[in-house]
Amino acid sequence: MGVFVSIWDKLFRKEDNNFKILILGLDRAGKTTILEKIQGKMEGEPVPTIGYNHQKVVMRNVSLDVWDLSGQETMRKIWKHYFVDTGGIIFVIDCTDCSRIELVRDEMNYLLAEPELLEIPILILANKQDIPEAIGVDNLRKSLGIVEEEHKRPIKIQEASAIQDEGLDSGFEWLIKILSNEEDDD
Ligand code: G3D
Ligand code: MG
Repeated sequence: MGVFVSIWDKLFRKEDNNFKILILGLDRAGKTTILEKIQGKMEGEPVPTIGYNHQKVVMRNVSLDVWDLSGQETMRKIWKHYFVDTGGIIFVIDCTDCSRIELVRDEMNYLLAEPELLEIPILILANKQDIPEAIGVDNLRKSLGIVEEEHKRPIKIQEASAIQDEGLDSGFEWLIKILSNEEDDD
């Protein structure tokens, strides 16, 4: 653990209590809605993200430098340019968008295999659970082929409805706990 923590310090922590977080996922998954919800200033409808939104969010004394990157096909190719110094990833999935679930799995696997992101915690938000036809966490887990316990990195699939502000607090608390625990081990 000690070796891991010192690697963590060198690679991912820019300064004490400050972590860079990327919100990734396909377009229309709900990424910008989530960023706006956690900022607590949801006004009107989210506009499609051109490029990125970047905000600092402070939660439980931890400062998160959050980057909401566009999920459109052409923009997904530039995600890698933002990977450096990333402390955590929030991967958002529209659970009603079953026709693109294989594409979601491919993008997820790409992130999991990315050398620059090894060991980084990933919070998967299974979004749009307020819609009746949304697939639940168990089916999503099967579709993605992810077994959290078998991963070397911390990974959690959390049911969420960004629009109803459900599941976000639990998800972010998990992520902050993971980030803070590393700090506690200093
Ligand atoms: P993106 O940033 O990942 O591209 P957005 O996604 O945050 O722009 O959201 C895309 C659409 O999904 C928006 O709808 C938004 O209101 C909706 N949405 C986001 N989260 C949820 C959710 O939890 N439940 C439901 N029902 N809808 C959600 P519009 O139609 O305004 O473009
Ligand atoms: Mg967006």
